[in-house]
Amino acid sequence: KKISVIGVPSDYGQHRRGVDMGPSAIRYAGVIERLENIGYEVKDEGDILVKRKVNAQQDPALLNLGEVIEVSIQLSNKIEEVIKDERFPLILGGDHSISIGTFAGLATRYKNLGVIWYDAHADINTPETSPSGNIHGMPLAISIGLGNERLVNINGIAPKIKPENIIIIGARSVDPGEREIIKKLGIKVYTMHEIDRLGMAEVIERSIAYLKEQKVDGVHLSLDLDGIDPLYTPGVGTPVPGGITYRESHLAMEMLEEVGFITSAEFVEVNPILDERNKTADAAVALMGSLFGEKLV
Ligand code: DIR
Ligand code: MN
Ligand code: MN
Ligand code: MN
Repeated sequence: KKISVIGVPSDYGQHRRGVDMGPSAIRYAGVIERLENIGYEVKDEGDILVKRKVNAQQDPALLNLGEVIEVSIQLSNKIEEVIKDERFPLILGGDHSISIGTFAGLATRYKNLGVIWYDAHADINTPETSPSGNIHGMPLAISIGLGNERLVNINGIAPKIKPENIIIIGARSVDPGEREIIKKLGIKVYTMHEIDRLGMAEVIERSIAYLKEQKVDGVHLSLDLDGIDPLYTPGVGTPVPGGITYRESHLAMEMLEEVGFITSAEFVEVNPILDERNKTADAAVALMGSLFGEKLV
């Protein structure tokens, strides 16, 4: 398998500066070498060009909308190119708003894509339900066609994902409007309660079985480092205590690798300014090792 690593140094989806340095921190943590050592042919595609902001006018319900659109279009085009080349897209964030571009690019190939959303949050707000106006809290809503029209229609394909093909794992901070959307559409969520109760192995087994039943034609893993407990990944903008452990996360990656159906992945919200000695980027790269089949013996 061939992997293309794409950096997206954008912090426009939220208000904590520094997450734009995530791709650098993850590269510094050795992502390219780590994957090469497993035996992959790895191409570093470099970073998407993210322009520094010029305008001051803001819609408080959709902060930095123009910038997010620009980044999304570029990322979408890059991903389209990478998958045409039969390479595995591995995207390094940047905040979670970059998923808007990721979904747009993936939609050019996958018509029934499954999504595993590993996150403390549900990221399924619309401008109406969002308490913050931060677009990183909206990408799942946009993927299913809810929210700002310009974001929903990037690439001309909308909606990009079916609600029944989404599984959220690790949720422990969900806004009231998000809860309503989740209930109304019947989106599958494994909160920390289910992870504690069933154990991560069972959660992943059920997730795999569920997506197979949906007959998905690919599965995208979107891993927000804040899904993991801030004890292990402190370098994130919106840490929530009581999260998934480091070991559980490795187990999840290993089990996903065993069935071999992940077709694209992104690791987001690594913020080196808030981190401790690059601990969060190191964790991200270690998890990528497990996701791509690193073996000790
Ligand atoms: C909150 C926080 N639900 C919002 N979202 C975050 O602003 O929409 N997502 N932090 O990762
Ligand atoms: Mn997120
Ligand atoms: Mn999150
Ligand atoms: Mn292990």
